[in-house]
Amino acid sequence: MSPTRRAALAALFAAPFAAAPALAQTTITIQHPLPIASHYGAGAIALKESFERATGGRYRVNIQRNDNEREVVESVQIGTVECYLGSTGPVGNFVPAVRVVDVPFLFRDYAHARGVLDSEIGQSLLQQFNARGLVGVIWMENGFRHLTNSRREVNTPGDVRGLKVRTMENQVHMRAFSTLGALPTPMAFSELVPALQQGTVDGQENPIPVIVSNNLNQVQRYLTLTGHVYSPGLLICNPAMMQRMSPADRTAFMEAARAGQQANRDKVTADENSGVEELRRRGMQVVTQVDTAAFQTALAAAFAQYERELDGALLRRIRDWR
Ligand code: EAX
Repeated sequence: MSPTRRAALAALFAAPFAAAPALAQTTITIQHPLPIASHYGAGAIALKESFERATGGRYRVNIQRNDNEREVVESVQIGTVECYLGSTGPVGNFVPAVRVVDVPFLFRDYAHARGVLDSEIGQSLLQQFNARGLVGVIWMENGFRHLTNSRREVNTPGDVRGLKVRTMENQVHMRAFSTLGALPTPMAFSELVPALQQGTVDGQENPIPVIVSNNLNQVQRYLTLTGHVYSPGLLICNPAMMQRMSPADRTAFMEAARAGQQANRDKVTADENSGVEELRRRGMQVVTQVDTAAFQTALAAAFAQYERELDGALLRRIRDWR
């Protein structure tokens, strides 16, 4: 096509469009720390599809990766990013009440964790975000965390002694690892792979879906299925953004968040079913038989401290939840 013809065609088509009123579209950016093929990516995509469909294109959801979770929560508080989808890792530093759900060996299994978080216990924890300039929208999931390292096979709590272990920026987790005699080193997820490569730390702990989606098998040889703590995920959004939505849009957003939660949990379940075999195939040495009671006994001093410093009555309610 000649340049003059192209210009004439462009003019022909531009005119009616330029005359039409611009469609007002609001963009909501959700930042999450993992690859798009992960359980967080699955949750974010399901939310996006549901909300964009329900609002007929008035809203666009922009999914971005940012593997510094603390930074994202800060951005949501300030309002430069609308929403956070990530773990509770650094969240207790913003909303201290959330620390109860970071306690090791608190949840027996996935059904227990999901049940408590969806119950009024989880709801009232989400309500506490309001006082901190955040909206706790819904619980998501990261998964039960397991220990990996590059030094030795870990079979007993004693094997953890002296290991330099990267933890999240989470006081509850750090307390547990120091009680086991490890040297907990808190850092953002963004710093984890370089720290493992350079030997700044010997090990780390994360759920199977995270280990698989980030190829941590490339930098870690030994995996022990300690399942030492359930790692909740959640969706946190900026309050002003939520207030600007019409009540109908907010209802649609909550429905989309529930669709996101379902997709996120389904992906965790799928990764749990295939992940350990996959990591073995990639060359990891996996210890599956773990004396959980021995780890719990070794953590006695930490548990005593949690009872004192966190909401002891709430910890008992969660433990006794059926
Ligand atoms: O939320 O930092 C972590 O180890 C988290 O488990 C990860 O970023 C997923």
